[in-house]
Amino acid sequence: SGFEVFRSWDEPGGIRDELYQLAADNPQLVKLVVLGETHQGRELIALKLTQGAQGIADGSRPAVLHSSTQHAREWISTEVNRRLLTWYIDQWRANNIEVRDLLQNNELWFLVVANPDGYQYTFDTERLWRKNLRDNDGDGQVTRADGVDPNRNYPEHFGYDEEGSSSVISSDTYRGPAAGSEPETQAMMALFDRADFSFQINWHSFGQWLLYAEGWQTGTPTADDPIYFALSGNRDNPAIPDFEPGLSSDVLYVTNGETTDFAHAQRGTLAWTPELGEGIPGSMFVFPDDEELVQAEFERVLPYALDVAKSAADPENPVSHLG
Ligand code: 0X9
Ligand code: ZN
Repeated sequence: SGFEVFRSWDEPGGIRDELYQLAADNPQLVKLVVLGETHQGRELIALKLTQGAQGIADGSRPAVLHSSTQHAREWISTEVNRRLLTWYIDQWRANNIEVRDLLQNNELWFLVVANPDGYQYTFDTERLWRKNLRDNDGDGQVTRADGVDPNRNYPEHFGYDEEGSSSVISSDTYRGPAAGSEPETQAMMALFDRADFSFQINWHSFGQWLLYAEGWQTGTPTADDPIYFALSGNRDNPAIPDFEPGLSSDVLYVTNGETTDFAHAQRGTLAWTPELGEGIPGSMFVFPDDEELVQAEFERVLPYALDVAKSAADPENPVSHLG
């Protein structure tokens, strides 16, 4: 792909190939599931990590879902989630006692590229593309009129207002023709049918926020807030250093038809949208192609991600490295 760190979906040795390789190399730990196919025919692939992955039914252990790359251009979310996946596999192989214990008692699911069509398009054609590649106007080519925002298409307050999503096909927050119309949405929902997730971490960029659901309107406290608070930390002591924790709609803006709102409202899954950093101020969605900066971003979120995994079995008593 011409990049030092980032890799596309399609290229030989790209993310798709790597997911298959990780599953083939670690049959005791990893199970690969093809959840569906995109508009352009790419596979929507999830990996389940748990001890004895092949022989034990999906959803039989406490589960966490790690999703990323709903938005095509947010490459740092792909890379941080991919590093988290390979970190768990490497630590398991190295007999890290803590990780062995976690993976014997929990299922960690990874949907690293939730929008592979859009992701590939950012390598091939337009670096700042956000949406999927639905052919909205049916002209047989991808233009600015096309694409659905994968994070506005869920059947939870779908199209509730015009502020939180758009009915205009060329808008970057176009919600799509109907709730759940998109293959990417259907794939994620199919994942929620496989396991009863305690938590979801839906990695995005950018802004250094640790946002939690529900964000379809401002000021929506829930009975789950104590758990959100314990695992997110606060402004003075956030679970991810230099990230501001808070309700997504209060800290950022309202959305509707959003993934984490669906997770929380319909599946009882406590769900975050961490908005990762820029690497260098001003990079915005174009995180620098720099190994040290990417690895630092991964290491910054790791303690938070571990807290979430360790809390999956008993969410009412969350485990936090913040003490
Ligand atoms: O707009 C989004 O989908 C997310 N931000 S991004 O810049 N990555 O596109 C934020 C979703 C968080 N939810 C709410 N703010 N309600
Ligand atoms: Zn995003």
